Amino acid sequence: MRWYGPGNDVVSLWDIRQAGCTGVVTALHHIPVGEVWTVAEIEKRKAAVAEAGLTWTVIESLPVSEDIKRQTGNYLLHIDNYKQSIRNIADCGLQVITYNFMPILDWMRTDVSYELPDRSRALYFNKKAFMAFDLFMLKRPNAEKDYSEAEIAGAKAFFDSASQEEKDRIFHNCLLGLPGSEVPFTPEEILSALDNYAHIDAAKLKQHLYYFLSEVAPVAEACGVTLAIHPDDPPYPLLGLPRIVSTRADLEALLQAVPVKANGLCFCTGSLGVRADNPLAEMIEQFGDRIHFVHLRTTKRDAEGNFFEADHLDGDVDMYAVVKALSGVMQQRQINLPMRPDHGHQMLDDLKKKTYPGYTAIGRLRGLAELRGLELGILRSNY
Ligand code: CS2
Ligand code: MN
Repeated sequence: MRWYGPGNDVVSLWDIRQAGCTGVVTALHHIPVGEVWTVAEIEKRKAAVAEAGLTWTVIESLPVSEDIKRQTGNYLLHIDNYKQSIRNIADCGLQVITYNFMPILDWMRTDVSYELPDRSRALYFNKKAFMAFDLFMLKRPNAEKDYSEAEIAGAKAFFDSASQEEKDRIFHNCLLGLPGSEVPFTPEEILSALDNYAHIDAAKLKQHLYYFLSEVAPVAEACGVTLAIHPDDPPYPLLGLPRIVSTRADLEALLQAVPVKANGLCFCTGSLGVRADNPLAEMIEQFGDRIHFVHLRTTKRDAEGNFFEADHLDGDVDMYAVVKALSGVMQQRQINLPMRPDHGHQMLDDLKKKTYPGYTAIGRLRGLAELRGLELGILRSNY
């Protein structure tokens, strides 16, 4: 499971251990993006994890600065720092570095407390609510150019009928900061950050990603650690920002751009699975050698493009086919891929607690337990 670090997470390492985990994925959230992760800081976190009898081999995430994504300001320095962090991480014996290349925002949801029929709560993306945020709350310049007339009318009707409380909640959720941060963006911050991307389209952002990879992947390769890029969530453009890690073709291209093993994937079925045109099991077979980390999660989408995070075995992702394909890859490569249940529902006692959206103890424990059972069943019946 993911752990946000000492003092930051109501879920303790011992909770995580009791859930059946052998390791955690964590990050040094206190180090500003762009700076070097020193050996001393990495060792400190490693020791904290080891004290609970757990291991730390996967970092999630070593964030990539906005300067690197835009190739502005200090990007060359930040790339040098990233390389130094990679070397330090390798020196400390860690193995996988997760990162993403989504401009400004990480994941986006309109509701982080969406009630399901069993009264547990999930993360939800409502397209109309998001368009209403974009068009009528954030009032992004030229936003209307990104939507059809029918979409704008739908969003307007949604906005007009929503209560003030509902609008406030959507506004707050859409401005939520990065995972591991409780500080939401201000609308001014988002608007000015968006302005900085005005001249960066998908082709340009891809160039920037491939340049970054051509610099850092050989360093990772040389010191024996792997890089695992997390796909876009949701896997399509938002707020006029390009998204370039969403489809099978995107993944193919970025792996081919720098063809070393260290340039690999965090295969997140929750993010990729929002698109019906991503054949997940086939993609696992295709990219098998370059998958270094796995997030197992699923969503349920409707015809309008809304989706909520479903129970791990009960969404649009064919989890049986996914785990079967992954077990084939592991068998072939003779390794165990690190895997975590990505998010879980807020349920039972956790309904009374305040956790990072998606990162409750009990919901993730349920997901993990189901996934481990599925994996064991597949392994035992296959081999
Ligand atoms: C995670 C991502 O919470 C989540 O949805 O899967 O935020 C992930 O940690 C980052 O995108 C990886 O850089
Ligand atoms: Mn994920």
